[in-house]
Amino acid sequence: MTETIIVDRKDRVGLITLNRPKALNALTLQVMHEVVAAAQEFDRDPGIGAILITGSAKAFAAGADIKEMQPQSYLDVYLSDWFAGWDALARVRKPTIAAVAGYALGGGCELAMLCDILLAADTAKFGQPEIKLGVIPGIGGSQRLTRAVGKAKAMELCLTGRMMDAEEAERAGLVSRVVPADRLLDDALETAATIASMSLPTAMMAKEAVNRAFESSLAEGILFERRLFHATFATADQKEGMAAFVEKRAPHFTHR
Ligand code: CO8
Repeated sequence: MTETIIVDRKDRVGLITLNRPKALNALTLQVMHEVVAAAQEFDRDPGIGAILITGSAKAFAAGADIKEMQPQSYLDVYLSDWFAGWDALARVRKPTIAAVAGYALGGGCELAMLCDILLAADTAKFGQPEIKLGVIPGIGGSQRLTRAVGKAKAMELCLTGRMMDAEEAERAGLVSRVVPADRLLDDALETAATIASMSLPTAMMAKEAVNRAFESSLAEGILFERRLFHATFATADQKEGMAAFVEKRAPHFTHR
């Protein structure tokens, strides 16, 4: 039983909805534990092919919970490795999508960036305003935002705390697509369902290959990609996908 999130499934899509409306979905440790546990359970579930994380119309998440952090000492956060638990979300092997409407600030922006694809409603606002509280991003924001939008914009956002709207976020490369707010969930579910309809092992390999681009030299990454490409030939789904093309029919993937 979860208290801070709603967990649902739509066919092969696992849906996690942040649900602390009174606090604009601020991320407490409990939220972290519940989101990570739900995502890991979907990751283990052979009936799930993609995981979608979303919030409310007003806020995806307005950051780490400031009221929970306020009384913590240096030793409290250091010894408990405060927020390190979020790293487990980046280790989920199935494709993850963040569908963002409203505020995605601080830890909220970082949670969205932990996902593989970021879809935004035209109401979305992104920012790393930690500096206004006398802290800096702590769930990877300074690293992932910089890789997504480049140094100049990441520096400006982290140093001034200003928000960027959905259009700017798309231009800057943070967001894959902006959709009208009333279409966000449907579009995100459709995207997730499309991914979940592909061969699961192949989708996982595609995710691994793209992620490798952030962790290796170009030559290493290309070799990694080629070896995974070769590995797809060991799957039944590669045989089925190519046969279906040649036979001019839709493929029927068995995720094997
Ligand atoms: N934490 C806790 N409560 C919050 C948060 C938050 N991040 N954001 C909003 N709330 C609460 C408000 O306190 C308010 O509660 P109450 O009704 O009890 O007063 C309720 O949500 C509604 O918020 P507002 O009344 O402020 O709503 P507005 O529409 O006026 O404003 C804003 C919306 C602009 C989003 C505003 O709420 C705001 O600025 N929020 C804080 C944004 C922020 O600074 N986020 C960054 C947090 S720090 C962070 O994420 C660091 C991560 C790394 C930490 C690593 C540690 C090791």
